[in-house]
Amino acid sequence: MPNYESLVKKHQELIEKKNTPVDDTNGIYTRYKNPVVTAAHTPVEWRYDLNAATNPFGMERIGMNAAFNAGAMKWNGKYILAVRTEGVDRKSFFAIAESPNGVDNFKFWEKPCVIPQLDEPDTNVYDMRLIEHEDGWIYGIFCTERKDPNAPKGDTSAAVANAGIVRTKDLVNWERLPDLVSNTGQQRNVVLHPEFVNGKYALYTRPQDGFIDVGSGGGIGLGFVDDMTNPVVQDEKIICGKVYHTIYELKNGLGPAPIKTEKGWLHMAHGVRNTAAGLRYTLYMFMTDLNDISKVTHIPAGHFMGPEGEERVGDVSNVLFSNGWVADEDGTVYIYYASSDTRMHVAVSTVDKLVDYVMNTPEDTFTSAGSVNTIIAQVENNKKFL
Ligand code: M1P
Repeated sequence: MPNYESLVKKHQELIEKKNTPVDDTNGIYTRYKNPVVTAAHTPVEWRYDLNAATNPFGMERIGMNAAFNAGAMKWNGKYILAVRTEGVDRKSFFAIAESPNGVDNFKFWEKPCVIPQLDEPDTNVYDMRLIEHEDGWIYGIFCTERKDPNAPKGDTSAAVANAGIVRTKDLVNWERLPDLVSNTGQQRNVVLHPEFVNGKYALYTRPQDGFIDVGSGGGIGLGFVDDMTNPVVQDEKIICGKVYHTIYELKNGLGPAPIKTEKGWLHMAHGVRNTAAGLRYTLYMFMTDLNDISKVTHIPAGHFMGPEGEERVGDVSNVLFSNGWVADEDGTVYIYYASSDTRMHVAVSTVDKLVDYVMNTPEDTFTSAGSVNTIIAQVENNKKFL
């Protein structure tokens, strides 16, 4: 039978390992040394049958493969992650992990979240955004994936993606609402804006023609819904589209719900570009107008954060993805991001630094000559300080 005490000791040591900031900062954010949540953080009781009669060799019976793409919020003084936990059976599910300080000691709650099913069950669910809406509910918007009913016979991988919606008051009991209805095709990376806009719910979308390829669709969209119990998206428009030869040339998608600041709404998104080695996912930021959330006012050139070191390698390598952050009362921002579809990390910044980054970083000129001019302008301006 498993040596429960030694498994728990090892697990405890991992969870309680102190995390420390990495020295090397770019002035915008500070990475932390250790991943904050990994598959090994999942409770021993999820993985091991502790009965010697049914598990005489002490085997792990239910393997966990990855813990990534977590939604985040501060709740009852704790830093909460709704982690996309993936078993070795390839199925993802949501599980809440909480930390007292946001950078280490993330501990999973006793059991994974039970998401009620609709008439057509989800085959796989992932990438939940947690949004505390001003209507008083906490919403969880996630991707629900099902087999494509129109797939040719023998094609066992074609799938359809849509936004699934749940809401809760306690992160334990989840009410399932109907899936999003939009007439622009499949959807992934759908996020609810935390405030009403002209009395309506506002949703950031990411329409796509296929499951992987966004095709003629793509871009970060914005649409409106009258009633979340009948979530039909109206007036969907792209507010931040794909652009040739940028870090979001192939596709992009919003990350967490935006943070409200005095200067505008701060957004984090992921952009996807093509390389000879496959797709590269990086994080980028932009700001929208406080009074017109469809208007992008600032968008720095290039990525805000790209995969580095061990972040570069995992189940889907060369990927950073973020769908959760927490803006604390004192202005500290905890950016939760996953690397290579495998593990969760944190980087820490502040609202003031992120606003400065977004408003004062040079914008893209879309050409090499333009980039050179931007550098030369900075060199010239710097001369009086040398
Ligand atoms: O594998 C990288 C990411 O791919 C998808 O994101 P997107 O729809 O923007 O391409 C998602 O499956 C995401 O979970 C995953 O991290």
